Amino acid sequence: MEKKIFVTKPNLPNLSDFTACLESIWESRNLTNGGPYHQKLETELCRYLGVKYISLFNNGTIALLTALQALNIKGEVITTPYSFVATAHALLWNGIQPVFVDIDKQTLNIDTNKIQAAINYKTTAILPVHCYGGPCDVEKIGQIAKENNLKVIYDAAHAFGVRLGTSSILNYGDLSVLSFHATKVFNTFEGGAIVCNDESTKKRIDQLKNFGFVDEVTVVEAGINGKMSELNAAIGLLQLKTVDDNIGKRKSVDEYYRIKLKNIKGIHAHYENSSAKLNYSYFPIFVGHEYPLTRDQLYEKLKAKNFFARRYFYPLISSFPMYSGLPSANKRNLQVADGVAESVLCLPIFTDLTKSQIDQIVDIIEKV
Ligand code: T4K
Repeated sequence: MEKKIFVTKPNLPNLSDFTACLESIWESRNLTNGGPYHQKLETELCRYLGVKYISLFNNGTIALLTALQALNIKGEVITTPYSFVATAHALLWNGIQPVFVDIDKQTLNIDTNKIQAAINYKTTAILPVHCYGGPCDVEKIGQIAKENNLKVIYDAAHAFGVRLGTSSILNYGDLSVLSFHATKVFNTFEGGAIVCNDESTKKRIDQLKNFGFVDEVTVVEAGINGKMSELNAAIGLLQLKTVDDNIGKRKSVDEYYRIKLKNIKGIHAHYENSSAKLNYSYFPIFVGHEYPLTRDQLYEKLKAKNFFARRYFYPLISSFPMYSGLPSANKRNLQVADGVAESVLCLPIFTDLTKSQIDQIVDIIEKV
């Protein structure tokens, strides 16, 4: 049986380097609650990402929940239906109603021309997603938010290391939320973070992720347990050493796919934002009508040959039962997102995906 190739393959540090960290953790018995690895990873990430403050979390979803709490978001929040379901779930768990706005057909991020019409007196914030790590139109979103007195929290789960010009994409909006899940470009097995711009917000976030404690005996609000353990933080520190190399290799995979797929009728690669430094976290293609198979037939065909592509993000979040009854979930309102979700297929992309494996994948796509 041939080896299975999945949509991604997590990067791992040298086991011996991690064993050395384990030995020091065993020695110190400092397992969690802001230990030395946690502190060091926050400092190193601020430096690497080019951001002012970062609070580590046990995963991106809890970080999203906490970000909404930190800014006291209520009522309605404008967001995209074309994302992983955690984006909208974070709103629902906070008793907030998501309002879905269609996406732009090129960037696949929220269509900024459609945001204004979705704002009403209940709207308190915008929760856009930098889908596949491609930056949202952050200037326009900032302007709309300012004019309407709204907060902006970016779901930047895919956007580790992404830069617009010289600035990190994470510096836009009020807060940005990262995921360090195993499937991400930078992983701590499970993990996440909130990026913010000022010390008092960081303090509030750190309080919220630690049950609302301000000192040993004082709890000032209903916080949660969002803390990252020392094991995860130690992994993160080791991963940081190779993340540039990882992104560079992914870039080569991306380039090779683009060359190989260029002339296949009905197959389109995602556009490349040339003004951004990307992280190549996903390689989505879109299966058009001119292609002889449907997207799902192609997905099955690849699977039969042991290549496990994924339909990120199908179905749309708005079509799940907890959202489908919302007025904004109406398909007529989300035609671009609907079309994209029906045609997308994320092909395998990871550091050591070989040219020969890409050749095999493209061969399966080409020979129909
Ligand atoms: N916002 C956005 C926009 C997100 O994309 C996500 C997460 C979040 C928020 C929430 O962040 P977290 O709370 O997760 O930190 C995966 C991930 O579980 C999820 O983190 C990610 N987005 C989403 C896009 O994808 P699944 O259910 O597709 O993952 P799974 O387990 O099927 O993994 C995909 C493939 O990766 C597997 O077929 C094999 C490979 N794999 C996976 C894991 C977990 C490995 O080789 N090793 C592994 O340990 O959701």
